[in-house]
Amino acid sequence: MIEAATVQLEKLMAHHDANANRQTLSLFEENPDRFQTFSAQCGELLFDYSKCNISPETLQLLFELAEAANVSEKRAALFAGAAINTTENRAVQHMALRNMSGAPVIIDGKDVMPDVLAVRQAMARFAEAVRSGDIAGQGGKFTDIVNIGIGGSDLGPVMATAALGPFHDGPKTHFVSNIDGADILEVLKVVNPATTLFIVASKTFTTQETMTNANTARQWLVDALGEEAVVNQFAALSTALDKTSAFGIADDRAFGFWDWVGGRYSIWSAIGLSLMIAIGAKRFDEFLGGAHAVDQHFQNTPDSVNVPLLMALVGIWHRNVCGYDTHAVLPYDQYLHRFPAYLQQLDMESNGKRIDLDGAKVSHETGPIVWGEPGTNGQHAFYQLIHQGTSVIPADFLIAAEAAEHVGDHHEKLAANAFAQTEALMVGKDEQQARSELADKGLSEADIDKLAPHKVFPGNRPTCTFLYPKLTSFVLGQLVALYEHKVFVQGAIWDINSYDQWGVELGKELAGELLPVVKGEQEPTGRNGSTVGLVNAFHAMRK
Ligand code: G6Q
Repeated sequence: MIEAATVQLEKLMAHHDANANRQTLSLFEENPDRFQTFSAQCGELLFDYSKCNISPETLQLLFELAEAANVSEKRAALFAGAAINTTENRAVQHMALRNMSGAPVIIDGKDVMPDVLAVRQAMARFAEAVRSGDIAGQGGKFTDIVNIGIGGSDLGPVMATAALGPFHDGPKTHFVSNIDGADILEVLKVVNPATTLFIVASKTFTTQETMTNANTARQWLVDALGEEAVVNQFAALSTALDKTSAFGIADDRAFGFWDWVGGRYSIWSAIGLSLMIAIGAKRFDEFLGGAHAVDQHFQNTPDSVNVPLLMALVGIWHRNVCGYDTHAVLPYDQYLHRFPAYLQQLDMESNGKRIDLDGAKVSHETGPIVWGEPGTNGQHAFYQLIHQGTSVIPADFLIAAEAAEHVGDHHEKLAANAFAQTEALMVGKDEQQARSELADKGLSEADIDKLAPHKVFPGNRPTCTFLYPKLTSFVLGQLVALYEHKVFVQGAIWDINSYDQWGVELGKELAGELLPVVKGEQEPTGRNGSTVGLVNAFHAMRK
């Protein structure tokens, strides 16, 4: 963190210490308009952070932190296509992929929009032809699409296809990612080779998991239909178009993107093809449109109502000032059941860093542990800890005003649960109330003494709520882009590179070294005792 920002963070810490006993509920008593003041809109989407323990003074200090950390200048550099991914010397311009404004986007002196639009149009032509049956397999119209990819080439399409389930009118989609053969095996059991399209999604086209799964799928298809099926029933999404053609994929079925699109930011690119086939090109455009609206909001909206900026600052307050380690994402929207997993990669791979832009070790915490599950399921599992555990867990609640699909009064019950949880977490229940409730039930004084401590809820536990009209393609695009820009702002304040991921390399290297050892082709010599012991036990158990 740069010096000026560190000074500002210290001011925030002093402010926190001076208000250590502040109750969020009392902030509502001080300001009857708190909900209006501590919420903001991005289009129709409402972001409410009034249930966080943030006063006007706290907020002012947080805005000053953003200013001290040069967030506006860094945002301008991001959108200008500067090479802000400094360890890989790359621009970060996934926003160009959803640029619906007609304005040019310059990277390295070149307008990238003609290429972006050409790929998007080619994808749309292909997707619509697959949907209509004009492009078909040996057995006729494609009934199933199998996307083979991992990490950024999997989580986005999986999450978004699930999220937009009610609009899914294309072929059935399946996603294979894990190197564990069980993943592809289970899919190959249920699809018909003659009517299945395989999409190999890999930016580099070298990833072990994806290439292993792609080769297994290729062999399975060739065994069933012969070599000629490959050209008809495989497509590829990659920046390495030389490698896709070497695999046998026809050039007009290989959709490209560029090194300025990070893997975990690539759902907007050709990597979105399986989603486009599922929901159609028009809805895919709406998805891009929602994200583009957020890009504009992020650049043009004043700080006080700038949703991604507010999300980031609230997160900084919790992580750096209050010292909370984790951040829960709790969608009260079953269609968003993979959204927490998606955000785990977006946030933790981007901001799970301990070295700053100058190569020095950071002097403060960076990205929190992100986790979550949909409500109401989580209520019957881990919410106990959120309400009464020793850790305070800031949480985002997400809920639509209207269900994507209506079933009786399910949605009203779902919403009541979401609002009830955030209220319970903030308001809590003190000992006096717990005692009087037990007394009303006729318990003896001795039993009340015994039970009351367990019935106390400390309250004052922070939550933010996202309320949106309905989970459409546009709204999903908004939600994803809001979190992307939140991650950007936090990385900017922490002065880290949110766009590289060196931390995933070491394990990959060692897996490469260990493969011949695991296969029994090499002795496990020269390694630590635990690994040697495990490999030997592995071999012994397989005999
Ligand atoms: C994302 C990461 C990583 C990547 C996968 C797949 O930001 O870089 O999750 O997406 O490792 O890589 P390929 O697309 O190159 O196969």
